[in-house]
Amino acid sequence: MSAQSGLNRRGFLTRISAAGGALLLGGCDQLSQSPTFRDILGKAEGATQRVQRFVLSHRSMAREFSESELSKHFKANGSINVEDASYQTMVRDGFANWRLKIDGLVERPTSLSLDELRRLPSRTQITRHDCVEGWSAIGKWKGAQLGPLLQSVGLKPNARYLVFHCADMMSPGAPYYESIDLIDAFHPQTILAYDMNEQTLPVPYGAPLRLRVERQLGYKMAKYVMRIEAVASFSAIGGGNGGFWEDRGYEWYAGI
Ligand SMILES: Nc1nc2c(c(=O)[nH]1)N[C@H]1C(S)=C(S)[C@@H](COP(=O)(O)O)O[C@H]1N2
Ligand SMILES: [Mo]
Repeated sequence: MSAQSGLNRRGFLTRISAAGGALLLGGCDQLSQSPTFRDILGKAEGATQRVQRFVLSHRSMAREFSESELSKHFKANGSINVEDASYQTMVRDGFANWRLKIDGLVERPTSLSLDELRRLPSRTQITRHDCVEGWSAIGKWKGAQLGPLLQSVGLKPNARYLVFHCADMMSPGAPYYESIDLIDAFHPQTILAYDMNEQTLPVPYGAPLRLRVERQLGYKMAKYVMRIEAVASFSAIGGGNGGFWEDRGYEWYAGI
């Protein structure tokens, strides 16, 4: 977390905490009926996150920009290619044989080709990517909205998180992975992006498919996504903290 965003977040949270706390105690009938909301309240995450989640939940959208604000250069960061031979074969074939797996706590485990993903309800958005290292870039993304896709596979009642398994190994035996909760999963700006700046997603940016979860920091935006697994808990995956960088000390909740 950069000092800057940490301070902003803390300042904001201080300002809203009194109101948010009262709202949480007073309860909001409709929200407290919602299974997702009850899960959040039941989780052993910090009160700060619960307040921020409550106040910023559901409808709050990440800022969107105009075409004229697109960054001339968008830094490619972290893995910018995938070494293994099967990925390189898929690159050569234009990912014709690539399929995204969706499994875990879902009613209808499935796999989808890129053509199938492109036929799903999509969203195009121009957003700012903020990396924890302190740089930002504005890009245009098009992809399948995750919410409708999850509705079609059907989440089991005990599903609480989605884990994104990526093709790239950061070090031997440590594949990149990330996880988000169901509020972010069903947020309208959360997409599985296959186009960037009106081109097929290039390899350095996560081809053929990467997550855009616009209210979170860059490291949540898993590139080279191969499989989405719905889970009740991520404690048995990787180092147990919900993501490759989380296992190395980053916060799981990287809201901006
Ligand atoms: N699979 C995978 N996803 C990843 C990473 C990575 O190394 N591997 N790096 C993360 C980080 S720290 C950032 S800032 C963004 C970089 O996305 P970009 O290359 O499109 O800038 O991807 C994120 N997702
Ligand atoms: Mo990052």
